[in-house]
Amino acid sequence: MKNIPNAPLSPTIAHKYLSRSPLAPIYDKVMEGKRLSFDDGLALWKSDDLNGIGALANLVRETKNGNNTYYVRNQHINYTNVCNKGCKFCSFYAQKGGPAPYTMSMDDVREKLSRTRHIPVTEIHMVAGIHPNLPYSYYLELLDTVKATRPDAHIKAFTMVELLQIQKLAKKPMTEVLLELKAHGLSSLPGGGAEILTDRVHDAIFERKETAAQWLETAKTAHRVGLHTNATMLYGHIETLEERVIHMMKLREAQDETNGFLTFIPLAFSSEGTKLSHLPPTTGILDLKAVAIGRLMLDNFPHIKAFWIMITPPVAQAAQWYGADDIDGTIVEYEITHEIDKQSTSQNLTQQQLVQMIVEAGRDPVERDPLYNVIERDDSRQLMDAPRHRRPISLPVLA
Ligand code: V47
Repeated sequence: MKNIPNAPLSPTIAHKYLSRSPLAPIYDKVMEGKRLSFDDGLALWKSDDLNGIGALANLVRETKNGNNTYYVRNQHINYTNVCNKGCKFCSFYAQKGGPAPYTMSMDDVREKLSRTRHIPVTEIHMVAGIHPNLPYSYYLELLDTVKATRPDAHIKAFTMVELLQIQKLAKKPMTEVLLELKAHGLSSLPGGGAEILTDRVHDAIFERKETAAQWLETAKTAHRVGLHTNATMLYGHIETLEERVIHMMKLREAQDETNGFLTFIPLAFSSEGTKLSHLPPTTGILDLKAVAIGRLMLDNFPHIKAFWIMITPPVAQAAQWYGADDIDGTIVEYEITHEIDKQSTSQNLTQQQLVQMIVEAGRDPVERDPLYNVIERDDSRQLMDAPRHRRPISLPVLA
């Protein structure tokens, strides 16, 4: 897989503003297609100039992905909430006073999938807790069941921590396990479990889970057997600005080696129901900065996703002008966080609603599969033909 650096950017309305702002040295680097350093990353996090950072990220976004905003029709399956990791940031796993334990049988999986029989779902996104007592055969059967029930859908499943558990059960080298999972229908891996890739944060809030080094090594092994993965960053808890930059630089280094990451997804921490419930929710400003700085630092990542269910649809819409070129999907039943319930918004958006959101943001909606192959359907074309209201953000221009 080949690495494509940022191409030099043509001057835009942003030029005048950025070239005369404190962000000018970073702007010059971006214009010359030069890689940003740790210090640049830190300067971006410390800057209060959200629109300047956004304009900079938008230059890169439009160079890489033009006016496209990608979305996918997907369904999430969280097959168990039993977990032995006890991460302090998580409200999903079964615990006293929290969610009751469940583990889905194959009939449950079939039943859940059959609820969306009438929708052309392209992606089944399947992740869960680390159940200590499930056998290796459960995971293979799970893939077989999804494949048999929705043969056309792409299965994106198992975070790196689940993979390490599956390998432990299989008692085989990771490469062999991945090839076996692939033979049973696994097509790519989601980006979860990365959290913040430093030992300090690991030891403080997810000490029983894999280390940063293990997460990165497992992702690179998946890439080497031809499986693409995503990468997330959980922000807005105990991490420092420096640790956010380190996280991004570790991902960038890994991508230089394998070029197997497709999308970077900043995940806004939601503290409700977790052991960190004293922490406030993230703000729209922080959410947009995470997207924009991700776009600027991760010059070798093709895509940046604004995950609407965690940052809310309006912020995900704005994020399309702050570096994001993807908004995720229709997401039937998302259980990892309950943030969206608080916003009294449903846990799924119809394709029409997603397309309308993207069009209203002034971008061109493009339905994709999980590997970013464009999907052309008659109903998508009709939605695309709907009237558009372009409302690009206006940048402050110095006199
Ligand atoms: O790894 C857990 C995060 C992740 C909380 O690859 C929390 O396309 C916020 O990885 N507040 C799982 N976040 C979800 C995930 C994901 C989501 C969307 C798209 C993709 C993709 C991947 O959710 C976990 C963890 O980092 N998480 N608890 C919480 N309280």
